[in-house]
Amino acid sequence: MSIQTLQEGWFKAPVGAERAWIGIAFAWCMVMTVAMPYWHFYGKQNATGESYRVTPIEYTQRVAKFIETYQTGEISGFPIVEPPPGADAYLQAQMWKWTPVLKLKKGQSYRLHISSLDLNHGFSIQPVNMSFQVLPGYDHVLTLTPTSAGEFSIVCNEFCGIGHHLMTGRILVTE
Ligand SMILES: [Cu+2]
Repeated sequence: MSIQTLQEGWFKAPVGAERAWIGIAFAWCMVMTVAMPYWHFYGKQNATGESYRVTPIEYTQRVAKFIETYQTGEISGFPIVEPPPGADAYLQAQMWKWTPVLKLKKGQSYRLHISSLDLNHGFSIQPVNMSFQVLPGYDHVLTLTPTSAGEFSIVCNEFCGIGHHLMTGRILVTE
């Protein structure tokens, strides 16, 4: 029950600019309703939507095994890991670093596993500007095929504490 009873005839249909803005908003809703399913099928940046439950401890073990198997070098204290084309590649997010540095080949596909050991992070590849959520407890698998060579930065785009701005990683793509 409300405090005041509405007076008879309280509703007045919108007119002028208000009516126009409601119309614009409604039209935009209709455009998005069509565009979102369309881009799901025809866009070229779709996530695979493949994910599995995993505990942080299990995930660190898989990452450690991955590093041990394919490590080829080291940069600024981080292992450089070069998985063979088609292989599973692992990336671990935690406050406030990405492990390891991945070295991939242009034009080859990899199954990239991403997960977090502590809290929600955001996996964003720059400068291509792709963005994925990284959640503890879930192993999210992306099919990744680099289309250009070079050095790409990974930045965290979910605020994750005092060191958030320092949380950067690297993916190296060779010809
Ligand atoms: Cu983060």
